[in-house]
Amino acid sequence: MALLPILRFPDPRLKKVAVPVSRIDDSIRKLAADMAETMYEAPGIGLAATQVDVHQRLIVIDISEEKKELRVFVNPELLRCEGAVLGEEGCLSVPGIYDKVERAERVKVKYLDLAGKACTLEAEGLLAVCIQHEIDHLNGKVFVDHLSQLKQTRIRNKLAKQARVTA
Ligand code: K1U
Ligand code: ZN
Repeated sequence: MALLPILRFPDPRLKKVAVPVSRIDDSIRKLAADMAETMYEAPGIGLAATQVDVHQRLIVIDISEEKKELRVFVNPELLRCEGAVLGEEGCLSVPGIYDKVERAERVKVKYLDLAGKACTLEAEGLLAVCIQHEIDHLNGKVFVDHLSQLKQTRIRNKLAKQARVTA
């Protein structure tokens, strides 16, 4: 397995729309394993392929405390979104920034697993929020895109300052 570099906002590659995975083969299974390792090491509770500069529709999520409940979603699609919830989000591509985003409270998602089996999952709470956050990445959207222009400008300035300090 390998740790993959994570793109940082406002890298323009985070805006690319990912294409569906056409064949689930060993290269996709290796990518999922590398993404999981990268997510656990960060640490985070989710990661989309877009964030590691691979523009295919693949996400990994593990919201468990023990980090033993890895979920891999190939070609995830939201079938149903219900309710609304305002919750604090972070993003491994926007380090150190947290803000409130409105999301659906419950979702139903269809996807393929790593064996190519068609699956559906009904999720609520943090898992539902994380699924929406990761599917946003596949569509070229970062959570700060949900915030006001003023907040986005402040975040860009803060990250640019951080980058100058660490350069
Ligand atoms: O996609 C990402 O950038 C991962 C992101 C997922 C996410 C977090 C919060 C709400 C929605 C989606 C993260 O994992 S940020 C880090 C984080 O939330 C976390 C890190 C360590 C322990 C627990 C949470
Ligand atoms: Zn993110």
